Amino acid sequence: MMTASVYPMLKGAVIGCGFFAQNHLHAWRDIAGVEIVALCDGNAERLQASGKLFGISKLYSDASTMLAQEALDFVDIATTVGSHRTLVEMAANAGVAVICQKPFAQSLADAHAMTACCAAADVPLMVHENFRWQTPILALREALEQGLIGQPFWGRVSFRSAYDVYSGQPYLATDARFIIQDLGIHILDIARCLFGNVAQLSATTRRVNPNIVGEDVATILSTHRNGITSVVDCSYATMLADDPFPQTLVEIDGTEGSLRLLSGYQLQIHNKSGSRIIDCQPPLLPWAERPWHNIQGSVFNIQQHWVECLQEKREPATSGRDNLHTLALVEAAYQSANNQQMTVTIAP
Ligand code: NAD
Ligand code: 89V
Repeated sequence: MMTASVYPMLKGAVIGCGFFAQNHLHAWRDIAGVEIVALCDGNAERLQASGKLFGISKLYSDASTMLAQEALDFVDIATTVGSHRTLVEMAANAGVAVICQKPFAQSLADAHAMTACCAAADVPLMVHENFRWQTPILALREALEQGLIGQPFWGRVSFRSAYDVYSGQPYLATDARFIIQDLGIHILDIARCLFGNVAQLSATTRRVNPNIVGEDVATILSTHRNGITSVVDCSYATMLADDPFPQTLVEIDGTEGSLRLLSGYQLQIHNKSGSRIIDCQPPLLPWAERPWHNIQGSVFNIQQHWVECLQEKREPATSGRDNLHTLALVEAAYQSANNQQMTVTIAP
């Protein structure tokens, strides 16, 4: 027998109806307790197409008009980074809770201002940092929490591919900052989620693809506050026999064993009890398509988490406050790479 939810239906709006917002919209449609009642995009064609596909009739070209006319519990900002500060502060000043896509802000100073604005308005804020919500990353975290390899002391979080990301996201080829700001930000967040906050780091970058503006290869060496050493390495210039895009591969060494997240979503656990492989295939949601299904599943997971947090008045795992730590690593990595790999100390 179905039981009615004790929580009132949450009413949300999505701002930005581009490439990635389609995943947000599919996930919202499948999550109980929430309804997307309005959409906003300055691009009329995209706005109309998303409204039609998802059966949403309240369509706005301007976010301030939408906020004035709709009674919303939250907005989900899925625009590119240049508009984030304006839109986050606009929603906060209207007293509406905010989800904001990554990269949260163009600078750490902006990010601090945005979190302060939401705190002053007393509105919840979550950065849509979804990679740590991927099925295999959740499994890794559980294995660590269960103490299956004792105390971790070293880790590598790696994303190497030659997948053409530029056709879906053309701005990635023209932005001055590319792989650390766009992808490394996810991989650094996974490293934080697995190994804790970072005390210091150093980084190298290079551009291999001559047809793009920013860097497409980055290697970041971090010392975490608890003494764990990690390497985060990302590349969109790595041609492999079996391109694992968009899988993040992970190696963790601990005092009593090791974990290896291998290609094909296979998690190898080795300790004194022996070796075993756990299949961590993400679900193939009805609207998802390979090879993106792992990311699409994580979109569903993080958005469901947001609904639970709003209902239970909890701070989301990737709150604005939390994400300041990830953004600080992005800034530090560029600072190091631009200054002969200098070691950068991260403020607590
Ligand atoms: P996009 O350019 O395809 O879509 C952005 C849309 O926002 C456009 O349709 C644009 O017209 C609209 N827009 C911009 N400013 C606006 C404003 N002020 N008001 C209303 N609409 C506005 O971009 P995208 O590729 O979908 O990326 C969006 C964000 O999602 C980026 O920050 C990107 O980094 C992020 N992203 C995240 C993931 C992930 O896995 N988390 C994957 C891809 C993209
Ligand atoms: O997160 C992103 O914006 C994407 C992708 C997942 C492909 O890295 O660029």
